[in-house]
Amino acid sequence: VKELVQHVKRERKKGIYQEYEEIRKEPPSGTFHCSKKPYNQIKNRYSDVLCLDQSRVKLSTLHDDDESSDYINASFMDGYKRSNAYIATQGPLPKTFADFWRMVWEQRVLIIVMTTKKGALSCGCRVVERGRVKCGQYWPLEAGRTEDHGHFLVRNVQIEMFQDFKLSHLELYNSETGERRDVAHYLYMSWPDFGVPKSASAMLDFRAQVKQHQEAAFQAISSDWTGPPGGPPVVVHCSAGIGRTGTFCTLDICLSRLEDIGTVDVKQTVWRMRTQRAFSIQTWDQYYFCYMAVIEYAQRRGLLAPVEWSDTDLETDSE
Ligand code: PTR
Ligand code: PTR
Repeated sequence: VKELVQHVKRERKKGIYQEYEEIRKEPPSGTFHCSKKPYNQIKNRYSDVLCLDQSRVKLSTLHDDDESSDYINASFMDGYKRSNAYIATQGPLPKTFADFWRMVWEQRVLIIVMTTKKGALSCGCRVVERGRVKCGQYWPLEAGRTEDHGHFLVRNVQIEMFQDFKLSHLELYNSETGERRDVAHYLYMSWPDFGVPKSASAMLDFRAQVKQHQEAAFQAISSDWTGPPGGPPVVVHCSAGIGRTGTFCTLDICLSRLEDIGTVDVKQTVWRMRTQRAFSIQTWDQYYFCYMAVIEYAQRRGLLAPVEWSDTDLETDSE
């Protein structure tokens, strides 16, 4: 990690920005045929945020002759030493709510992480940011409520409020099989304003909570789990499923590696992530934030002596 600090000090914001530009210039590493099929286009929230064919999550087809029914705008992404640790997806659209819950069921998802912006208000039926609908209200907002999504009944059993996030304990009932499963829904409400490099601690605490919950929930089902080691993927989404989602997952991967072998490679992590979920990490602020959050984490864990930042270390050279 010491080298990471040196790297950030040497490059300054400008150099890190260029590093991100280099990554961004790279053309997508695959095709988007399925996302572009006319009958699938209506399932994409943004016409320019598509899924790579190689890593998209396929839903089981309900009818052999209906090839449109296996598509959802969602991509598998590897974690640290774990394949398919995450599913990165867009904020569900009303017409894809049932598909979303089908995916959660089929992939045996235990945890859903939703990242909204600070100040985003949830009003009744949609999550609104800056006056625009960014995500459908696909889960029951109030405890005790049950909603119907295709073959699934989704019930909000209980809500716990924390300072920066809200945890809803959901129960998913599959009306075709009569089975029930618990799914935790984490709504992160303090996505930092990236203008100034301030503390990332809320985000770091949130990540620790999610990680711990995933491990405990997996422990509970591990005896009948036949998938890859590490358990089912964590679903992560924001609005498009690339900016904030990519940032959260990049951080999670970098910190896991740091905990394991003491080194971090932000650039490589983002590079690799983009081969699975194209366009991951949308702004250079998000990219820079990953560096600063890793450094903050390392200091907290005593892996790094407190770093002194001078104004020039942190200044943004005017373009
Ligand atoms: N075309 C969209 C737009 O710029 O409005 C794409 C987009 C939207 C991309 C949101 C990223 C977005 O952010 P996030 O992935 O964090 O929801
Ligand atoms: N046209 C985009 C929109 O407002 O939807 C522009 C945009 C893209 C704005 C990404 C914000 C974005 O990311 P975030 O929501 O994380 O700030």
